[in-house]
Amino acid sequence: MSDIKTLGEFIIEKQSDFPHASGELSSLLGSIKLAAQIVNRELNKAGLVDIIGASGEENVQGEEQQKLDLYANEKFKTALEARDQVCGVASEEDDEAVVFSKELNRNAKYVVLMDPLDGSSNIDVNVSVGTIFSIYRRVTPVGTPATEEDFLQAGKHQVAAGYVIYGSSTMLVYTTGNGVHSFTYDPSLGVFCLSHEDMRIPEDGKIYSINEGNYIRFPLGVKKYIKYCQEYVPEENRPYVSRYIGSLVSDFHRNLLKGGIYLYPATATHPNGKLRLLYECNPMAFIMEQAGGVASDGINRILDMEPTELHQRVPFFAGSPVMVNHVEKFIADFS
Ligand code: AHM
Ligand code: MG
Repeated sequence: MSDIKTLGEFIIEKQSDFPHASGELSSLLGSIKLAAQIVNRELNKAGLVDIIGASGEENVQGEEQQKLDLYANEKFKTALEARDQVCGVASEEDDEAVVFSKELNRNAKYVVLMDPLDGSSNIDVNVSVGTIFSIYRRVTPVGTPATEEDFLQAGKHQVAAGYVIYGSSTMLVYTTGNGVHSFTYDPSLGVFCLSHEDMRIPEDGKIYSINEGNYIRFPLGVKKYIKYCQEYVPEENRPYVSRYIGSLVSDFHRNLLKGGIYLYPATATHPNGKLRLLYECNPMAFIMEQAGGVASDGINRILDMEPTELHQRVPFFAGSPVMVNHVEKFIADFS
């Protein structure tokens, strides 16, 4: 029992690792934790909603799933606004960034960008989904309303990022630039308990995760890399293992633990890739680099990219350094 360390205790313990620590970031992470607990509780009931829908009520199932997206969006925004540490939130679910108007919020120094429920098309089949978040210090003066400039920052300026995975167990994984730490939710106690401190991704791996249904329209370098993964070369541990859940947080989390690569290249339907730079790629890239991995758009480091619009999409390759460097070489050689 004495060995259990909660997320709250851990954040306080690590607060001094964070430059200019003042407790505000800890409080902000606390509000994310609280919203995650509320969303987790609701998600656990999603199956019950499906049963009601199937028993005769029209369209309830589809509407309920959409409601869960919006529900998560609202819960996270409310929690973030309530603790006064955030001056605005940009969400994958909202067209525009939401700028908080209360004076205490205007005086806050952080903005949050988030995908409140990533992979939500998986809820109705009981597959894991996640929340992804990214935290920046604002660039406009404290005391004024946040502007788009505060949200359109390169990923390398993130002060913290993380995700919550609502899976066979619920976990919160985060970094403040001093390693990656993960916490498993104990629903009986209602707390997140430290389960992996300073996570490191293996240098190399043998799992590749990609939606191969889009193969025909992948760039040539990506096609060649996929064929490389599939070749029979036992002394090099090939063929690799193909694993794709279709839920970024789950695919990413597995590869982080076991070693592997996640790929979402340009496709016919998504010429710039499907994933969003600000809500998905930047936070995942920050975590990946902090765990010793690499995240790239196939050519450039994700965290160096200068965003031009809130909902911008980019190709995304993230995982074990040997594997990501390898796919980048294929892309360079066959462009
Ligand atoms: P979403 O933000 O609309 O949920 O879309 C993002 C999801 C990711 O979780 C997942 O990796 C990807 O879309 C799967 O896309 P696809 O079904 O094209 O393979
Ligand atoms: Mg998403």
